[in-house]
Amino acid sequence: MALPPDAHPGLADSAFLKAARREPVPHTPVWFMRQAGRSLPEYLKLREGVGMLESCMRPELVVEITLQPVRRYGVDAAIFFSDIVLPLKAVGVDLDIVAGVGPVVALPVRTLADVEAIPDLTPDHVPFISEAVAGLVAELGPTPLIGFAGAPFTVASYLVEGGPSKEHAKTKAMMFGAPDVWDALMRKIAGIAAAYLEVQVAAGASAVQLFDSWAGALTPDDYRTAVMPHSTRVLEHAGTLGVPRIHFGVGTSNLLGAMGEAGADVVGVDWRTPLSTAIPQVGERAVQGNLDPTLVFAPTEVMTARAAEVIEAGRAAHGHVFNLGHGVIPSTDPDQLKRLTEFVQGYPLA
Ligand code: 1CP
Repeated sequence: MALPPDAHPGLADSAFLKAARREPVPHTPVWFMRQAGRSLPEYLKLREGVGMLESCMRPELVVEITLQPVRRYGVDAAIFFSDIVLPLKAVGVDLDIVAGVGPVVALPVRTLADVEAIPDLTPDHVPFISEAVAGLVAELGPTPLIGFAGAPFTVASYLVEGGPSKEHAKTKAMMFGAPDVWDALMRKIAGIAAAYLEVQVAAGASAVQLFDSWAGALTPDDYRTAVMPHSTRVLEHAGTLGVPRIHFGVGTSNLLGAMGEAGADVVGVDWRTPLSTAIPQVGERAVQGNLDPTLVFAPTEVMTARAAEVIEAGRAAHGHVFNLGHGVIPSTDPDQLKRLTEFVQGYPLA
């Protein structure tokens, strides 16, 4: 897996990239999904009066917000501050991220004509992303930057439902009942995700994560037939860019094998599935995860005892990136995440 020739000399040897390549590590690497954002007072201060999508389009804010948790916790990787719907906004889809709700799409996608009206993404749509990534990589030095995109199913869910949903009923109704529209929509989103990841890697991101957060709503058969081929296209394209690919979803205990086969180097596991159960399913791949995000609300010694169990279980993968089993909960005390980071990084190697 190649890094750009001008990359920081320490980057290739970072614990995170070594774990993703399943090479021996100096310590178990750790970062947290949603490590930037509402759990940090310095984030809330910066965001005062600035809309979520606006903040994602202002490189100086993206750089600062992405760096905040790296400075505070000393985590082993940064994740680019953005959102899975940002590339849709960039190509012209009428949507907003509403505080306390999430992404809201003005005109939900229902027909083939709706799909065809969505433009493909080119680098010209997202110059602010390239600028922010390049600025970040310069600041981060040896700390890897993880770029990301939403996977076709999860992004389709917002486009078809028009906003957050629990059952994804309209989305699955399209999948079951209008396979031609579904296929066109999934191809469209896969193309956008692949192009968006390419922009981030071209500007210096040294790994990518494909978030299929809501894939757990699917049976294994439906996942393999109607979703996996499209995620595979995105991950295969990312593979040609020479960076490790992480693939994550929630409630995916019976999809982990397929999510690995789709083209992941690292399979992200949510907290419901013990790593000891997940690792045999993902085969010769690294794993990422998976402390229950609510454990930060327990006494520190309870949290760290559970973290130790996660690390011990992760050894069988010969490539483990420690993380929470889903995003940081906004009311999390940052000091607990600092203690957790130090505990994981200081935990003895086998
Ligand atoms: O650490 C970081 O920098 C986090 C950056 C980040 C990421 C990786 C944000 C900022 N969003 C995401 C990805 C994302 N967005 C996912 C996949 C990850 C996951 O499963 O958590 C999903 C499903 C979304 C969609 C989304 N955007 C939601 C969930 C809605 C639902 O369906 O339940 C929400 C609440 C948002 C808004 C959002 N995105 C990010 C932030 C900080 C926020 C909150 C808005 C704000 O601060 O005003």
